[in-house]
Amino acid sequence: MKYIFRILRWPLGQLIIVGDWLTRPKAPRLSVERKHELDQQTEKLALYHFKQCPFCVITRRSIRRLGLNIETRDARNDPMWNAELISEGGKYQVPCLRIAHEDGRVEWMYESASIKQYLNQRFG
Ligand SMILES: N[C@@H](CCC(=O)N[C@@H](CS)C(=O)NCC(=O)O)C(=O)O
Repeated sequence: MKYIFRILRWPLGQLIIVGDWLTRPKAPRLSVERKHELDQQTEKLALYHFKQCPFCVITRRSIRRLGLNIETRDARNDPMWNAELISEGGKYQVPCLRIAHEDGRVEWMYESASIKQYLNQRFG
């Protein structure tokens, strides 16, 4: 069973990426001022993700729907982001949103539902 899942993982992942691309939500039209304001706020955020992870797709779609520009860090293929997620975030699970607060505190938010709720509350 484990081997079947491993074999199917890649084509399923590709299907997820293509499906997402074909149905991705429209980014909202924002004024230059609003875009600039949002860019300043989202500079402090970074999303650790895998390209083919369905929970990451959900999170990236929320980001797009809100018209946000959040840096994405591939925690599967980039050893630097992988190591940082585990050592600073505490576990190897994506999606994870790194939030650098004004007071210097860094928060690592796991769980796609929590990230989505946080983004909607803050930027929606
Ligand atoms: N309940 C979590 C599930 C996240 C999850 O299962 N992520 C998988 C990737 S799809 C993961 O991080 N797996 C770690 C691994 O592959 O070792 C959420 O909604 O964010």
